[in-house]
Amino acid sequence: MIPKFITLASANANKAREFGSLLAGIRVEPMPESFNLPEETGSSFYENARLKALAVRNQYISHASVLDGHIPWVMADDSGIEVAALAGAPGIFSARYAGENATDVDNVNKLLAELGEDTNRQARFVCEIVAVSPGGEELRSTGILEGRIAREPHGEFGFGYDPIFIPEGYELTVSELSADEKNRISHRARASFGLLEQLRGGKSS
Ligand code: ITT
Repeated sequence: MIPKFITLASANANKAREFGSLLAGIRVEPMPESFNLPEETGSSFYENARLKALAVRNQYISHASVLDGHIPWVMADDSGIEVAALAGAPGIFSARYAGENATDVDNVNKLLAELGEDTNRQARFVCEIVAVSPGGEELRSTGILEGRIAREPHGEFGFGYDPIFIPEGYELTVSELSADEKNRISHRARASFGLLEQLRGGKSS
């Protein structure tokens, strides 16, 4: 049985909406505004997702008296892009590859510059989701979208590294695909489907 609600360890309402549409049948709500997220000090996507999920769960536990002892399911995600010829960079530093206040365009330009004319363009988007049940059981789901880095940006849609990422089996960048198409194949979609499968297969409360 799958839970009716999951709290997403993120203040980002758009992200909650996106996971809400991927996790069919589950209402995904952003964490309460008064909650805080920890520093992402982990050395992998999985560690960072777990840090966020457990930090938010712990805030529910310490507010349990106010919340009638109710601890909801909590999930967190962390994602980014790994480029083979750059030894997996930018990886967990994807959002700030070109610096703390880097824009998507800055990050894309830095990646293209670092890769230069390298003929090995292999790359992948990775998403790790960690979900923690009310009783403290942890689930982990990994979603990967394999592909390659284009020579230059193409397309208008999406965000981040989408304009330079061509998924395996495609000749277009993710920015040239419709949102529906991206949502069928993305690393976040794959990690979400994996989580749903685990929830369906296991018990929930
Ligand atoms: P939080 O506030 O929840 O931490 P974020 O913007 O840091 O969200 P993620 O951790 O999901 O987002 O992703 C980190 C970076 O990886 C993101 O800023 C992009 O540069 C890149 N990225 C992740 N998913 C992507 C996608 O679907 N398309 C393009 N770039 C993506």
